[in-house]
Amino acid sequence: MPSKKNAPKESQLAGTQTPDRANTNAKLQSLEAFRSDATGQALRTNQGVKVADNQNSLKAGDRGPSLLEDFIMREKITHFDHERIPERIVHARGTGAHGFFQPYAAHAALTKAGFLQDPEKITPVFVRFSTVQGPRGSGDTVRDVRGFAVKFFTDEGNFDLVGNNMPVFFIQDAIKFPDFVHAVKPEPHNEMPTGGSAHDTFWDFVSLVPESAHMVMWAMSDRAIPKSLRTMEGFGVHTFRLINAKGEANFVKFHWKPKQGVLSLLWDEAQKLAGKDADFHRRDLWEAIETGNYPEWEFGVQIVPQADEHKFDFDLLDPTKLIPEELVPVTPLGRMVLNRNPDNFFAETEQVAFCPGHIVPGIDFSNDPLLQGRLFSYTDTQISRLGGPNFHEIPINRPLAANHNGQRDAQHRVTLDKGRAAYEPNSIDAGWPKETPAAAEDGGFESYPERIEAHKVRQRSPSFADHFSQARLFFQSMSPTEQEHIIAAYSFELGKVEREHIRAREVNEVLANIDLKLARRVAANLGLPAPKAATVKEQALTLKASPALSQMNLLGSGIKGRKVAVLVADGVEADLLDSLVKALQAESAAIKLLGPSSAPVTTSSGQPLAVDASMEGLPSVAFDAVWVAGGKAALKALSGDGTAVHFVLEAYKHLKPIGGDSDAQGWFDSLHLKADSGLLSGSDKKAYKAFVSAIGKHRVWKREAAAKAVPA
Ligand code: HDE
Repeated sequence: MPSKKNAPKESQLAGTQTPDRANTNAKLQSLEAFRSDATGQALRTNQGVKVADNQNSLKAGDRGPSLLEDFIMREKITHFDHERIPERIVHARGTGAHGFFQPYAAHAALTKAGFLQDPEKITPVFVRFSTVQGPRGSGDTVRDVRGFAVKFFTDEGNFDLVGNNMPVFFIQDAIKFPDFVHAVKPEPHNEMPTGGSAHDTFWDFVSLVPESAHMVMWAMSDRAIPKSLRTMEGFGVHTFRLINAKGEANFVKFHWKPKQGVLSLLWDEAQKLAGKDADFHRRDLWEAIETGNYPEWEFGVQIVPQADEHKFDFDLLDPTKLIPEELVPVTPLGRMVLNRNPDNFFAETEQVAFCPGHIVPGIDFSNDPLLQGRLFSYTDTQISRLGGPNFHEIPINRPLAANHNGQRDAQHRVTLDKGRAAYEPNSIDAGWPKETPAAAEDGGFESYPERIEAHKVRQRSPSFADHFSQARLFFQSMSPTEQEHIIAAYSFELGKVEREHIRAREVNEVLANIDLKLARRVAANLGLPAPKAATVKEQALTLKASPALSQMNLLGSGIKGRKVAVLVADGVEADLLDSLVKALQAESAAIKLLGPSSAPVTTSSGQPLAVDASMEGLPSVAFDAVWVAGGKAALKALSGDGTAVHFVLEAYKHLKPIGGDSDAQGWFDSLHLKADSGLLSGSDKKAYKAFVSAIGKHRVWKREAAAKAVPA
């Protein structure tokens, strides 16, 4: 982040996606004194002493013992010994990016938050996406919830929206969080499984805690295996408040909607990717930003007037419930674009410290008991993770707004505080720093003065008691394909559970109360007796289905940033290839030329053609679509190459659009690929257009039955 003294001017940040974006980023970074660029610099110690020999330690003779006196070696090794810090207890595996937020209009009627007032105003952001269960080195594509944490560096202080890619959560009260996390983390005796929930302790806990039913349903859906971090929705989960300058408040739920569509992997792809490229998601985000395919999300809110708090068939304070968008549509407020990769993973992505308690005037909490607990947890966790209470001084966490106060000292204090009075009120430093009344212009933070009259109790509100109807709403809102994926996911996960009584409890006491068809199908796959009836009386909901929940309705438009593999071999016809590449580039697709090896291939006219990778190096699971480049000799080579055959068959099995120049059709026929809307050949504009349109539809769902016959 820019240091506050050198806060960037809006003009330096604006204009993203314009050709001079790179210059803008360079300018912004040059303002940040803490970014260290060693280009042209001498190697020195941490004390600034130039180093003459970085190859040999100081010894008593070239064959003698090392000398303790070698302060250069000792400094270097001591620093190295302490390079790792404790990883996050949850959300350890993550990746981050810089970007900006820009409101569409002034939203003064809704909130006084400064960053939402002026469509010209650009607010820098840093976003960290994460998985929840696995350690820092775990795979990216495991079945898990994804963290979606955004730090807005507003002029009024930092606002952290620490959300997930699912709109609900597993538990209703923060006191259950350690239990839930202990259950989902790898089992304590053998530390398995890494990065997954398919094990006994997880299913033991969730089958005993029915409030988890709705969120487990999301976790068993395709949302838990996103295709890319760019193709995920984000949710603030809890109900918050927005407050305007008159002190009027509304309840809100925060949403991020990706311009790239909401797309997922298939389970087979996700599992293969976890081995073939464990960094698949972080690489995808990194490359998209490096190549100028900046991902963009629309930021919006569902607004509920305070007077309507009790008008729903669930409690707004219950984090296991969502507000269906058909009941309260999302009002768009602005857009977020991610356009700059970090310079240093540790300094930025690892050390960034989010906290739901970081809010600014105009935003406030609700009494959601999960949110209330989170307000305590995050600061506490940063103290042990980042080594003390001064984590806000780490460059990535520094607010752009000034932060003078009487807090002093402690480990890792960087600020050199001037002045004698580290207390308030004071007369020694003329009373500075002073409070700002909330009513003043740019006033201080003031909590919404909610009236509370209550007994001090340890109780769950009866309005939190219905655990199954929204899980049912979710299941019944899915397309048949998505429902099949959910059934398969429950069957897979429970199939890994060793204790039969846990499997049976999940089927009979949870799934049967959600949907009997679901319960019976899973029971059959597990070899359990089919449950006869629900055990809990069904609560009728206003809505029978919420189409906004189905990813089939959230495909996005266009193919910007979608990855297309173009298979080439010796004899490829360069002209044909050129027109295909141009057609895809016009749609901003991300194209990679893949050859039998990483060596250049020779075109039909004898010219060398460099490839981006070999088909083995970048397998079909890493792509959205495949094109087979024409040329008789090239096709002959490809059809005789086992890796190429596997590449095409696997893409077919994963329901991806497959196209090729006219010559390729013969090869497709010989592989017994059945004609469908995503299997195309031709070397003209019409064929390219059909290919682009098939990629836009993401997968050829109708192919699922035919694809089953193709070997895995
Ligand atoms: Fe978190 N969570 N959480 N969480 N959470 C952490 O804070 C916690 C919850 C979320 O990229 C920790 O800095 C409690 C819901 C994200 O750095 C910790 C409860 C949601 C991230 C913590 C919850 C989240 C975290 C671990 C129940 C979605 C990663 C490291 C009361 C709305 C942020 C850290 C990043 C991280 C506590 C539940 C999202 C331990 C006690 C609900 C995205 O403080």
